[in-house]
Amino acid sequence: MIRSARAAAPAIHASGGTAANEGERSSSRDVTAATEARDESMPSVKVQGPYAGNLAYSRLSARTSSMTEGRNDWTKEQARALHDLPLTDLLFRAQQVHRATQPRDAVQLCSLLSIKTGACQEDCSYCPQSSKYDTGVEAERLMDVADVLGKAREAQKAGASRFCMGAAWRSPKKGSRQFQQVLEMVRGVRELGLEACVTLGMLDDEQTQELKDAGLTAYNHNLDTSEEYYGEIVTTRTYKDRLDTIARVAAAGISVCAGGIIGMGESIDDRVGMLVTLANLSPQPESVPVNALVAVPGTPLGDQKPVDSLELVRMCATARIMIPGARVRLSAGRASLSREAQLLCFMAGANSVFFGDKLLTTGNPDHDADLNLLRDAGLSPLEPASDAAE
Ligand code: SAM
Ligand code: DTB
Ligand code: SF4
Repeated sequence: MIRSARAAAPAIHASGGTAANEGERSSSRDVTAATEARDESMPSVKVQGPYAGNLAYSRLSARTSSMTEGRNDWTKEQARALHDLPLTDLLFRAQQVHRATQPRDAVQLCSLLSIKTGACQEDCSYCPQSSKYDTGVEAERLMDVADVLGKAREAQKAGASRFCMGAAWRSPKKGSRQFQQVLEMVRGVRELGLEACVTLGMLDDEQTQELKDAGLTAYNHNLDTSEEYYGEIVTTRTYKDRLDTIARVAAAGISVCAGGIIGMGESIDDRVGMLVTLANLSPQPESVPVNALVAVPGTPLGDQKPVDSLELVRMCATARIMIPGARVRLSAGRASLSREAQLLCFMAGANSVFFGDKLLTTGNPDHDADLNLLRDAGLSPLEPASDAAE
């Protein structure tokens, strides 16, 4: 794992002051002051919690970070005003929040593995794994536990701190052997000392509790877009179904990973509406994946034109400000971003990526490309949460 060559120069607080040493913490009042919008016409951004400034950054755990809760009363108008700021202003504000709430110069590396691929009954218009579309993705059965743990070991060796496993399911079958196998995978990944995340579709209470008991760190369940636009993208389930599973996961004490996709023909209001729904969840999500659509031929969205990278930068910055304690994950679509565009996203507050040359079925930058990017930018990988090996 790369170690950051931390500069000896004193760190600058978002409030403009300097910290004499790396262990110093600002009070929560300092953080609030530092991150309040300066412009009277803008919504204020209040960050609570003691996690300001200069901790031993790359070791700050996901759990401690999620204690930095943001506001739960965002309106669409406030969020839109923020999103539409001149980009330099938006970046400046996002940097202030980022420096006050997140480990500095650290990026979480999450490896992703499709443990069960294709033949999904759902009709998500973006997804190459839906059985409704002819995308050339070959259906594969659930992987063996030993093979999955082998991949997790490789990911850990390459520098990942979180291992995410995705299954092309509407929901896991109740009482199935497959679900028991997934629980074994979760236990195995945690025993390696990695954080474990799964995305398996909708869950019931019992399945959620079993995942919690297996030691699951986080559950990924994306809202994907606004409630208003959702019906244009998926018809086989409702927005409420998504929110219900997210609520179950949170109630069981599992960290929620929830975000969405841009570039599906949605309006800016839809993007902002999704962020408002995410920000107003209590607790706010622990991680927020921001995906750019990977337009896969054969899906209804196969002809969508790529989103401009600056739109991704805006989403990352707005998410950072509205959901200050979250890891904002620059997710799908990174393979078509320049290094410079990725760095702008990091400046905007993204501090997590999928690490490894494959997402679920599509491509992603390889390990060397990402490690070189981090090295050249002076960034270092975030270590797993301290309880990941317990
Ligand atoms: N079946 C589960 C579910 O839908 O929650 C888990 C797997 S699903 C592939 C996980 C997420 O991947 C989706 O919610 C969506 O946000 C993202 N995704 C899928 N296809 C994508 C694409 N072509 N481009 C960008 N993101 C995509
Ligand atoms: C998320 O938000 N993005 C990841 C992960 N969570 C599961 C998936 C991206 C999938 C991109 C299309 C594919 O590779 O099939
Ligand atoms: Fe199935 Fe998930 Fe793909 Fe939708 S996004 S088709 S639920 S794998």
